[in-house]
Amino acid sequence: MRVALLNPLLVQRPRLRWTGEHLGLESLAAALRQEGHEVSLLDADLVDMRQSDVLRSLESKMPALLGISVCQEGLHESVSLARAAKAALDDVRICVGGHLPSAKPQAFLSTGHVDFVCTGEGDLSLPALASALEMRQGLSEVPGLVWLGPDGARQNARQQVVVGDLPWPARDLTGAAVERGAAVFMSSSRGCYGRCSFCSIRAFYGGSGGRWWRARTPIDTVSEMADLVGRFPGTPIVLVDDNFIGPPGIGPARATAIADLIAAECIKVSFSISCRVTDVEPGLFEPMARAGLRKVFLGFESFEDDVLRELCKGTSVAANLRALDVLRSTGVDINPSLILFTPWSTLAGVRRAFDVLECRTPGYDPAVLFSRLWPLENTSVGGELSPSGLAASDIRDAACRGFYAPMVPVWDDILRLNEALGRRRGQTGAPYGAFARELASTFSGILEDVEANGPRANVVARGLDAWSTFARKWQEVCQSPSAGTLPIALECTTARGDEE
Ligand code: B12
Ligand code: SF4
Repeated sequence: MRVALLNPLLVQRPRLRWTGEHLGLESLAAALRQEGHEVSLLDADLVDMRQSDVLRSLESKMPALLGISVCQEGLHESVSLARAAKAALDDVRICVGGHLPSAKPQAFLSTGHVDFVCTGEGDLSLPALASALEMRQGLSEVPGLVWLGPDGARQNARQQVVVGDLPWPARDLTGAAVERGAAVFMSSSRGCYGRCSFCSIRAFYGGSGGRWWRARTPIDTVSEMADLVGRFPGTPIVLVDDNFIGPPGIGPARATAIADLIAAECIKVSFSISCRVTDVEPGLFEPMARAGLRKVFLGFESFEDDVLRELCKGTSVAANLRALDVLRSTGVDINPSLILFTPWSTLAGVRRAFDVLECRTPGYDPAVLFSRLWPLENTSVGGELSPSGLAASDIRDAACRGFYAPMVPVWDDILRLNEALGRRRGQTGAPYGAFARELASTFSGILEDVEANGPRANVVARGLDAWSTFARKWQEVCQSPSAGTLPIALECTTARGDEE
């Protein structure tokens, strides 16, 4: 069958965009081709292609099945493209997939422009769907498929993908991504053994049953790395795995074997990974650094134990600091992930996080200065909100507007989130409202500037200043005569400038 796979253009914010090849579409293309289907890939986001050009390109390809990958920022464009493609292409069937459709399949079907939603990993489902449509067979054997049958919505059970059995991704998009300065993306495992309350990975990969973390063998992983180094020499590789290291025992053993193989094969590779702070051990990271590990994306999230507990992170401030030390001693750079603004954050905690960023993770991405808890579908934080009358999707729509500059348009949503979470936890009133409101007024100027001009080096300094100003203002509020009526669960620290 002739299949076109599309990644729509995301919300336009060119100065702030950081992207790369769409490995999901490349993986689907490889799986479809293995089953004999004819596949074309169109990454409108990568090549900055508007809807009219996308439609022209699709018309020239005449697909019988159009697969659209939908992510948060691409939601509206995806649905709009599905509608336009239905009108422009005769008899095309449209299937959407990815994290968001997997969490809310019915919402996509109810748009009237989407025929099928593929929930979970599409590597088995999409080829099965294409074959079933081509052979005019029933759809009950297509894993994870959701569609509207004559008697209403039908949903098939998912089937777990054995990642080691998958073909390597078709590298149709890698050249274009590398030309635009991106790294090469590669995946060596899927899922994570963590249980963080804000993360949807467990629901997404665990929805098919079986292991939470599934990995390719060291030999298969290193063979693909070597292939990529040969085809795109000098380009770093980003391992997009949610958790490259994996669970204690089998995970570190696999990572060590990968490092040893890279060294034994003398592969000149520079790569980055993501993992949990509790995975960072000197005995593991030293050989990995020698093998070419240059950067680790680490989910610190907070430098407050209470917040880490609320987020079910399964780590501690001590573990965060230890991971920092280990990575510094091995010379591996850190790309820190923080969730600075949560309903449980205190100014002291925010301040501590900033101190750590400044002193110990030079060159960090200014985006973390504006990070906040985001109630995704299919997470316990998101789930916690729904019964309180505030659906995660109410917030998500606004919250997905931006990567770097999300705060300006979403303050009201943050207030609602905090108030709803407070209520759910039995706190009366709006325990975090004043905190958030104060934060909003302090930050709005700087964030508008980021929105207008993009992040610059001095944004970091201004972010720090803004937090200091906020700390000072908040302290005044806390000390005011009416403070008894205010939520003073928050610690007040002296502002950075006060110390000098
Ligand atoms: C690389 C990456 C990015 C890149 C995207 C580059 C690109 N063009 O793909 C960049 C840096 C731009 C990015 C940005 C963001 N990302 Co991001 N990103 C990732 C990451 C690390 C890897 C993606 C990947 O390649 N996966 C491997 C491939 C094989 O899997 P896949 O893409 O999911 O595709 C499979 C399935 O989803 C499905 N599928 C996907 N599309 C389709 C389409 C059809 C038709 C079918 C049938 C199936 C199907 O089948 C594929 C094969 O199994 C993932 C984490 C992860 N490990 O997946 C996070 C992840 C996708 N990102 C996430 C988030 C939150 C973001 C941001 C919002 C971050 C932020 N705070 O601003 C932004 C904005 C995202 C957006 N555009 O809306 C979340 C999404 C959570 C959710 N529930 O939606 C993830 C899961 C990380 C996480 N742990 O929470 N991201
Ligand atoms: S460690 Fe990372 S990938 Fe794993 S559950 Fe927590 S946030 Fe998600």
